[in-house]
Amino acid sequence: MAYTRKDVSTLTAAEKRRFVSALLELKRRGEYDEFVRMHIDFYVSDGEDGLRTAHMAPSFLPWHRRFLLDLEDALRRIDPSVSVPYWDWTRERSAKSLPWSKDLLGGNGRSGDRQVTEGPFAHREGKWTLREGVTDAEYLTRDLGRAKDPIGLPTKDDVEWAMKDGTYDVSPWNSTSGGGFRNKLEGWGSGRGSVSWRNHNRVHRWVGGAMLGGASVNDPVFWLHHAFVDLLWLRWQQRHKEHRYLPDKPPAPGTAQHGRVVARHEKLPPWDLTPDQLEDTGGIYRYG
Ligand code: CU1
Ligand code: CU1
Repeated sequence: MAYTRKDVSTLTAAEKRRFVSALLELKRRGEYDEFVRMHIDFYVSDGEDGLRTAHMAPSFLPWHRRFLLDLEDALRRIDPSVSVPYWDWTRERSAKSLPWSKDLLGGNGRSGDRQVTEGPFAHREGKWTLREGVTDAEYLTRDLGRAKDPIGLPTKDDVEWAMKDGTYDVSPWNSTSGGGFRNKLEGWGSGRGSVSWRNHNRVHRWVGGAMLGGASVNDPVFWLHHAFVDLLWLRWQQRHKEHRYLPDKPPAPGTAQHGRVVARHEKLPPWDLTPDQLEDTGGIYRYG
């Protein structure tokens, strides 16, 4: 039986408590930081050599789909009733709305050092010390909406702009791909400043603090954000039924993206799975 991932705004008090408890237990065991580490290790950008799997690549969506499932599996070993809720940032749009409540993820960082001081993930509670990808602060930081240089969350129109593109991805299959659903959703735009941060990327910017960069998994909102991104991919699949993951074949030897991206039937590291196998996960979970 498939389990359900719920809209965060519909969680009961008990569901919030159990989700938070499972995260804190995973952290206590040291397993949570392995997820942070893995995300850092797979943060390869266009400018670097080698295979890109998680970002700036067609496999951005299946990579995060499987990454979320790994986290969810770990949480469900602790508490089988738990699933990762999704944060629909086209609806819940303020620093006062969910998921930023004291009984869930806590709120904004305070001015000055941007430290999150309320809720279960506040450093003073003693259960959420950052250990991976930390430069100076070992406490969780946020700058919701970016106080000094305000930025808005993506809108329904921004999402629709990506959703209506029936092509999954286009060459050169990276952050400069001008069309294709994947990059319009991942959100590497052209130009400078905040206009260039779209959809998924823009949400990382809007949250700020720990959500910027490779160690963004340090903020548990990462999972709620990526559950919604995953739901958007599913909606896109349902809307464009005849359209599949691309590229369907590896870029030819001698071309710039040869060996840099994962084609539909190639293994997607670090898993023994292909994007093709990750296109349908409806037997594992549903969205409610
Ligand atoms: Cu990521
Ligand atoms: Cu992300």
